[in-house]
Amino acid sequence: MTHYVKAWILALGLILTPATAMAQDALPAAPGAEAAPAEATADAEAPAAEAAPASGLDPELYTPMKPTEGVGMPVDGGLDFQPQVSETGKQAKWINNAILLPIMTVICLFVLALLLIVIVRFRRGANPEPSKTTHNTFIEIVWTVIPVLILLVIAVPSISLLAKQFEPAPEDALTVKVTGYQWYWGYSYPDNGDFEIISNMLPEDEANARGEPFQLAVDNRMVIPVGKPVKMLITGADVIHSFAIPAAWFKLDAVPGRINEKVLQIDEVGVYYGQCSELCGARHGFMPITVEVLPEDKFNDWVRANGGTVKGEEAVEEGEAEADADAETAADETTTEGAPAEAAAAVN
Ligand SMILES: [Cu+2]
Repeated sequence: MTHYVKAWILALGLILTPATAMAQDALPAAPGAEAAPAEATADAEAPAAEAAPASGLDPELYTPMKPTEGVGMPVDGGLDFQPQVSETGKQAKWINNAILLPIMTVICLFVLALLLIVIVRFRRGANPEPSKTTHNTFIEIVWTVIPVLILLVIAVPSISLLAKQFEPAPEDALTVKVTGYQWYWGYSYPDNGDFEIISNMLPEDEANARGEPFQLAVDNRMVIPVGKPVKMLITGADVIHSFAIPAAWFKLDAVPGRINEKVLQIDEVGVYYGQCSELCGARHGFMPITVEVLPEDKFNDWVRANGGTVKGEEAVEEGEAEADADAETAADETTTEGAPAEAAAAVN
């Protein structure tokens, strides 16, 4: 009897599934409307500034770079990984294409061949008296040792790649703090005056106008210098998100209450797209990531355009300030109490 009840409940559930799916579909509209005011005002301003790329930054210092078709973005009918622009990405893609895929192909064909032989040669019609063999030491050693060797061949490059991906950043690495919000990204630059970039998805018409892929393009990009290790500190403000750039073989969860760290180094100038890769709510699919990689001087210009300070220049000023503080302490012994505080302020 309970069987019938369960069956009916299950059937009812299945019938209602499309309805719940519809309800989920309807959801994005509501939070979208909530988030819209900021976007809408941006839209309203955009047409006026259409001739110049609407980055909102001083065009003398920074204009958003055009992406290269097929680079840093998915392509229609694509089967392989995206072209890799980081060292770890190149190694990872090589492991996949030169080691894993051939091994998998050979193993699959070998097992298929064994199955076919068994099906044909040892079927009941062709082999009415089945063998009673239960042990064969030689074969057992072979089918243990060969898989162990295969796993070793895979493990060596794989573990070295894993270790390389999580090597700590060098002392002088640029730090970028990435925060996942429901449903957009924030990038702050603590080494450059701690300004924060808020990055929202571009509406379709604007993405098209800028020649960028819709649902991957954003209004304000994360910008980093080319060929330099960037210490990425990644966290979530509300729920778990995940920061991912497929072309750089980079993905790390953004978890509220903790900071995950990983080095991002991209060796080619360009624009690379990614998406939030952890289901984070109704507009999870609408919080793309755009990373623009620039030569260092252009990157510095971008920092200035955002009102930030350039790392090297700041250090020079700091050095001067410290020297001043030292001079003061030397000149006036009575201010020794005040001087350390001043020096500390200068460092800060
Ligand atoms: Cu997310």
